[in-house]
Amino acid sequence: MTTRPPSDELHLELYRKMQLVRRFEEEAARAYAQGKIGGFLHLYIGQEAIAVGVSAALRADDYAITTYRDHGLALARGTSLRAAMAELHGKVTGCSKGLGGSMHFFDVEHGMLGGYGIVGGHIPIAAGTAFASKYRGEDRVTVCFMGEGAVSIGDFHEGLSLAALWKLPIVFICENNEYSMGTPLSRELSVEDVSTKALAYGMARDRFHCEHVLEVRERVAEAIERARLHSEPTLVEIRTYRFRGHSMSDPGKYRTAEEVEERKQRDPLPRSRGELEARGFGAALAALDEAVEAEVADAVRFAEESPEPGPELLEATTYSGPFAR
Ligand SMILES: Cc1ncc(C[n+]2csc(CCOP(=O)(O)OP(=O)(O)O)c2C)c(N)n1
Repeated sequence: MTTRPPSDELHLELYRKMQLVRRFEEEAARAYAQGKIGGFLHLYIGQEAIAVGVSAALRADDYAITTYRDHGLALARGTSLRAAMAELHGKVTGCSKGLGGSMHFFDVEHGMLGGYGIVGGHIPIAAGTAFASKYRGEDRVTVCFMGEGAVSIGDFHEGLSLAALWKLPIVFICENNEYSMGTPLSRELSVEDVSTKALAYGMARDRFHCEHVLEVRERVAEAIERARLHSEPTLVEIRTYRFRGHSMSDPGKYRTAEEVEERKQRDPLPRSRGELEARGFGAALAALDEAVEAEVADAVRFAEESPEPGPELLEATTYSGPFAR
């Protein structure tokens, strides 16, 4: 058996992760439509290359924080499919004990410090975790994801202002998917280049289109290195597109089917698959896809069979300190 070049090994692994996220979410959408998942469900389909590419540039002990569109990041960082699917189903075996649901994945073991429902609200929290790393003399980096809808919010400016002032080891990633719910970028921001917001804070910035998972990894690695080696923050704007509605309840009337179709032609997931196929990995890809299907099916089964949380979790998850049991 010939050994594969490391770059092909990496590409195959990142393809596997993107496929895992996509198939996980497609099954989640199906379960949601069947009424098995309650609350909100915001799908990340189309944006997978960002969470997967960024996670590939992180160290296992780094921190990552994101919005309610959080399934992709959790899975990319290593949260098990079982724990993620069980969380969506509101089961006690979920990564947030079934109490958070889709918008509030949390997995300390894998450095996933949460999905947050309040737009921009997590940005100062991310600055806080970066401050903690610096204060403790650790060389951990925090990566904070947000949508472009967050950049007009006060929390965004407070977080960036402090990160720049205190030279915190953090990378802010703005996943600019061109719409905040149904509002297009042009009706929301006075500038088209979101990364320019970094200039006001004297912060480094980068900006590119998400076209290839390996490029995401490479570009963001530069910002991560700046944070780790020099304790300096960066704002990275990554242009992307979500193929599904804002959430499952969005009929998506604010954009045309042609626009969505056109953007699907630039989907990084089939692009990676096509490239790997052309390099002769057809059989390896088929085996990976099969393993992904099995893992997703196992996660669904596990979630459906798991118990719901009981009242014993009420105090333990509400109080801390002397009141906690
Ligand atoms: C402070 C606040 N205002 C409004 C909302 C309602 N809301 C939820 S998602 C969203 C749009 C955010 O868009 P964006 O930041 O671009 O992220 P995307 O959903 O595109 O990933 C809004 C306005 C909220 N959750 N929090």
